Amino acid sequence: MPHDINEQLDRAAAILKRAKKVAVLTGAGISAESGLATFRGAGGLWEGHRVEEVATPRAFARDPALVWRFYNLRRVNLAAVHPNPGHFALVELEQRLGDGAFTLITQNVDGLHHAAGSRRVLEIHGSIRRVRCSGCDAIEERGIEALPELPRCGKCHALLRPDVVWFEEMLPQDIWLQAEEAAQTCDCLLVVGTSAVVYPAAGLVESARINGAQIIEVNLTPTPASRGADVVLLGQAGTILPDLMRRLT
Ligand code: BJW
Repeated sequence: MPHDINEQLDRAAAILKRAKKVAVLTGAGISAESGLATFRGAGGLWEGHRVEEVATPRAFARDPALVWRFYNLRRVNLAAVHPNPGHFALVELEQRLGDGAFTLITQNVDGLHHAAGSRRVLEIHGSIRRVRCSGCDAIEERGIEALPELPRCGKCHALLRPDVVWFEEMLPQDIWLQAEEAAQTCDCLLVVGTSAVVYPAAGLVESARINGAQIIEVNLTPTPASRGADVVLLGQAGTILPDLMRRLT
């Protein structure tokens, strides 16, 4: 089927205009135009690393210094990174809909939605700007300050770890329950810049769909989420999302 982007954008705008409650699910693709690497594919973050080496609890137990080098580099890089027009378009969408009608569920740990000004943000995979004690579970906001290679908890002296969700770990339950609720009760789920292969996040798309939501996807390429989507907008989030917002006025 030919992909007439203007026609698809109009269809997506019509869906969004009708929706009383909107949820958004974002992934690494929305931050790509801010200069952050995505995870999968050529040039992705996992390239040069095996996932099991840096993003599992076992990896941290085996070689915490390697894991911290990987995360410290990403933390330091954030100093030069700013939200892009895709992030700002979602701030505009939240402002249009108002409190109680908008939830932004993000798999990203970069904090760029908050930096852009989004308010109702659920960070289901945690935040690279926080650390968590592997001993006493205390969580601390550390921004993007440089941390020692093996940072330790000021209270119990156990190793600190990034407060992110690694493979085989449970998502933070309170945040996850809110994300599920938002997906199950929205009229429209906007899925932006995610390969939709990592669960349980990817399952939110199906969950929204079977509860009657219309699905709009924005991505450079089709994903497993495209099959059940009502509209697939192929292109850069930083261009597509502002264009979509202009069509809502
Ligand atoms: C653009 C763009 C532009 C680019 N504009 N678009 C077998 C089957 C099913 C499930 C499992 C299974 N085996 C294991 C599991 C469970 C596992 C899982 O899902 N694995 C699959 C990969 C197979 N999940 C888990 O383990 C989760 N926990 C869990 O299930 O607990 C229960 C359990 C307990 C015990 C044992 C087993 C299960 C936890 C998942 C945690 C994911 N963590 C990470 C790392 C976070 C920290 C960090 O940042 O380092 O989260 S992995 C990584 O992937 C990160 C991301 O949030 C996540 C999703 O990636 P995302 O955002 O989609 O990025 P990409 O790179 O994949 O895609 C980017 C997209 O953008 C692409 O599509 C581009 O085209 C697009 N794009 N530029 C628009 N400008």
